[in-house]
Amino acid sequence: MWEWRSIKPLVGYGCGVRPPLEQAFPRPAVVGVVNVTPDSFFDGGHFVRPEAAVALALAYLDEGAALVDVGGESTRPGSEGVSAEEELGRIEPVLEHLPGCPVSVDTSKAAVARRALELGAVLVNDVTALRGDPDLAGVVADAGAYVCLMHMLGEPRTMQEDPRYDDVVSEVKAFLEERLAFAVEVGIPEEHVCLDPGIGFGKTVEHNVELLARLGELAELGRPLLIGASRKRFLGRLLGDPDALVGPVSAGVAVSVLALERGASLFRVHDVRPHVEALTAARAVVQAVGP
Ligand code: HH2
Repeated sequence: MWEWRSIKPLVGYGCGVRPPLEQAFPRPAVVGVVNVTPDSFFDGGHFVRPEAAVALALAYLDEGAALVDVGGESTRPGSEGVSAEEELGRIEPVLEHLPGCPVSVDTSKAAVARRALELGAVLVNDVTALRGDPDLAGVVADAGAYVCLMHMLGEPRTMQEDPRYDDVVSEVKAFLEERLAFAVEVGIPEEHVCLDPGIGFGKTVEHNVELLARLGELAELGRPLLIGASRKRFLGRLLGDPDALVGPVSAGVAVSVLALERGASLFRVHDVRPHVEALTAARAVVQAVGP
């Protein structure tokens, strides 16, 4: 559960070539969400004060998170986005107080990522999969950082307005394959990349469920998969509330466990302890029947 302590020297900024992502963060790796925002869909406003965000990050690591994902911009459906200055102003004081901790930065902006990597972040979590800022790929490549490439249909402001696919799984798979090839082409080693189907990003409840059910097809891309289903509204809607804006922790844990069985490696969550406990037990069962 505490593997991150032993790999810490390998993943620190400027420490030379990093090992493959799957070695640095063996599955299942729980990624704790730290939203330093006033408006995130689940915890907006709770961790805007740097002290509160730092305390949350340290608590997550204590509970067994392999990584904490610090973000200063909400990507909830309907959100407008913030400037790089504002985003950096939110997360910089947090990152400054997490030296030596395994941190990822949830940003699509090169300037924000550059500073976060200087402050010790090891992974850039980009919900635009390197399409949002033309300079971001170079920043990741130059720093030798890890990157998460996520699928999103459209942009946060409009993405939930009637999303349509012919076959959501094959379209998301083709997108991730193309984005992975792009990343490699611009100098990011393939083994530094993880992929994410982007649960809730331009998807109906049915799209999310189908992606999770057929996750094995995305695992065929050969890179670790990150799943961010935690607390999302589709979980509440699956439970029968058509107006739910969030889902319960138990439903998120269930989805994570099934995703682990279908090949997911990293789990971006707001409730670290229950996920660590459930995924540790689930891993034991999965491993008992072979790799
Ligand atoms: N989901 C959110 C934000 N970033 N990154 C990845 N890779 N995958 C996800 O599913 C994902 C993500 C949305 O969750 P949250 O950060 O809690 O909310 P908000 O965007 O409103 O801050």
